Amino acid sequence: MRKFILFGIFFCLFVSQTFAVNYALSFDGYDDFVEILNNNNSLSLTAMTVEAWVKASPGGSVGRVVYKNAARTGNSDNYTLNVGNNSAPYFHIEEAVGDRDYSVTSTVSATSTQWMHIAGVYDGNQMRIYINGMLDNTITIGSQALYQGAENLFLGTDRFSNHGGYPVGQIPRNSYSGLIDEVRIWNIARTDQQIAENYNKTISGTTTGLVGYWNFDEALDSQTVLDLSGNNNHGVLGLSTLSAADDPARVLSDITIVPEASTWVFLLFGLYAFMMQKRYKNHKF
Ligand SMILES: [Ca+2]
Ligand SMILES: [Ca+2]
Ligand SMILES: [Ca+2]
Ligand SMILES: [Ca+2]
Repeated sequence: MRKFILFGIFFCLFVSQTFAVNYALSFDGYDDFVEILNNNNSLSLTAMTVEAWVKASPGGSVGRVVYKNAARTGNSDNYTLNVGNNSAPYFHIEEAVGDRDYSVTSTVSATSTQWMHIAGVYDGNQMRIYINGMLDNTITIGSQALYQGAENLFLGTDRFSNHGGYPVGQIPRNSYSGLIDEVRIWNIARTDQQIAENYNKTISGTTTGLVGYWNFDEALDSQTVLDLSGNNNHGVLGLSTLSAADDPARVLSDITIVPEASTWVFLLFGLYAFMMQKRYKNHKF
């Protein structure tokens, strides 16, 4: 009987890990966005890694995948991850004393037909951009004091800034068009090896340096996105938790992502328990 209960536990784990529904968010490039709480200012960063999977529709302007401003007005950007107007992803940060912008741009373009993983890193000296886990471009800018502040984080928009000369809160021209999944923000510069090894795996929310992690795998009709990092940086679709035109749509995701190593141990153990149960199914425990 004990074996049977044990089998049941691991089989449930096996099933839940294997068949959990994977969703992404789909942004219309017009007014869809997500606002994410900057709880305890944990998303205001001096060094960072910003990652996301994107499937970007071609657009005529910059699409904000991840946008962190220091304050609700102005364009005092801390960091932004973008798909540019030539569909080239770029990572951007902004220095606070002289209001100087720094960007590192990918040599390849995002497309609407294929998922792409983008990671932007600033380590206090270099900015780097990675495509599908591989280093794509680097610039050296030295040590810069970046804009810091309590403003929330946004996905899909910079509408609560004055970029493009738009009044705060109006629909700007920098809305992202396409799909986003598996957004991760770190308060450390992840290494080449760490990015290569983890970009296509799920990751434990307690991994060192992880300050925000959203996989959008909540219920299909959920108005919230949960932060899996333990920092309570949860988000809301659109302006409110009401269902409205500014909500990105939750859609099935087909990104190629596999459970990280520790999860595989659970899965294999579950499979083992399943096979043992089959073998002994005619025996009484
Ligand atoms: Ca500025
Ligand atoms: Ca997902
Ligand atoms: Ca809403
Ligand atoms: Ca819309």
